[in-house]
Amino acid sequence: MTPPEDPVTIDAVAPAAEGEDPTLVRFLAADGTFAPTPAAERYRQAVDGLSDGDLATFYRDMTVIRAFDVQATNLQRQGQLALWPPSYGQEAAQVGSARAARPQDHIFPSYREHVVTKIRGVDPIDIIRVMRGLSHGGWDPTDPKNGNTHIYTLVLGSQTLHATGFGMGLVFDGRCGTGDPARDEAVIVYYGDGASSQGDVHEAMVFAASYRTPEVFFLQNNQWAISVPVSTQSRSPLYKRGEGYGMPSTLVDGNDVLASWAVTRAALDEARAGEGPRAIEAMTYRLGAHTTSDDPTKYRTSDEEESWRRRDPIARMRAFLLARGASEAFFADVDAEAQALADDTRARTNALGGLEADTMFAHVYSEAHPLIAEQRRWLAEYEASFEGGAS
Ligand SMILES: Cc1ncc(C[n+]2csc(CCOP(=O)(O)OP(=O)(O)O)c2C)c(N)n1
Ligand SMILES: [Mg+2]
Repeated sequence: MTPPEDPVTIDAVAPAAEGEDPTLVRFLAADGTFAPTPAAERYRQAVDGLSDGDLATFYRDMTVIRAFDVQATNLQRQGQLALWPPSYGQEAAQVGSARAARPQDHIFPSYREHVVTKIRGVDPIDIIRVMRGLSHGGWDPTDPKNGNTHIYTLVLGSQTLHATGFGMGLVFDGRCGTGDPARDEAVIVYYGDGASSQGDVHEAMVFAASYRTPEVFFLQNNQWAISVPVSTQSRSPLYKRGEGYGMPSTLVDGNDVLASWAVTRAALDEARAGEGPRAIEAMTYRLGAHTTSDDPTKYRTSDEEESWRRRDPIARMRAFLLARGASEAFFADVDAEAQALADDTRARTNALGGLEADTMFAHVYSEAHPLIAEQRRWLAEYEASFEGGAS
């Protein structure tokens, strides 16, 4: 896609302190100091109610998944995976929102929400199996151990339709808005700034608003849709699109895990209570490549990357915890857990084995097809040509 001659620059793309949207919710400044914005006051009580254990869990979640993400990226580089979409830099948006959901809620991820799925109980090796080409889904969303987590989708925005349809089902079945917070259910769907331009997302929002689905549209604005900057895609901040459909919409600093948690917690509570769908735009940054097939140095500057590195979500939370008196032993323990997950991921990936190439033909059509049969035959002959010592 060629950017227009004169793309409009949106303040929200790279929020500087002075040009910042006044509705932005943030508790932790980039250096980890507790400095709530005016818009954060509404959530202040909830954040004050977080225990030391909750805060430690947020930090642990973020740190452990980063180690997993780096290991998976390395495994792809070493030929063990076909592809890897890194979540590096987006940990606070994901951990805050996932920890805000209740066990009975339903999660519809895109393809980068590694820590969201882990928090819900999905075994990270199930994502590895997808990215190694061994699995056409990854996990069973109906298996109780997976915490109502639906499978990844690579078809941009399609999961918003699935989520809205699911939310409509919850409305029809009377599974939300009964007034019992322990039983009422909600849906949270994750999508990106690029996906927000997809027709599916807009259709999902129309139906969600019309049927008052118990749903939270959680947009991670990581500033890029592969090589297309968000400024090319939208002339106005993305959270305002939700408002256009009649949904209360909130802009949050997605690199602040406390803000992400508080905003999502409130939105899910309202949705569950029958007040209709909500939209959240979490302002964050993809510090890694789009996927391991992408080279971001071709389209963005190191200055830009550096400016977001200074807003790293994990460093921010670490500084906050240190100032609250967290011990070195705590950080060492988290680091050890992160290393253990990385090691375990490598060991289990190496033990996965390969895929019989022949299986790729099994999922193209539901019935036999002559073209597929022909290609299957060709592959068998080709592979046979290597047998018996051919070089
Ligand atoms: C319907 C559809 N169109 C195009 C693509 C190709 N594609 C894959 S990822 C991507 C960019 C997505 O950007 P964004 O929604 O911001 O999510 P991010 O990758 O930044 O998390 C595109 C265009 C696709 N997978 N599906
Ligand atoms: Mg994006």
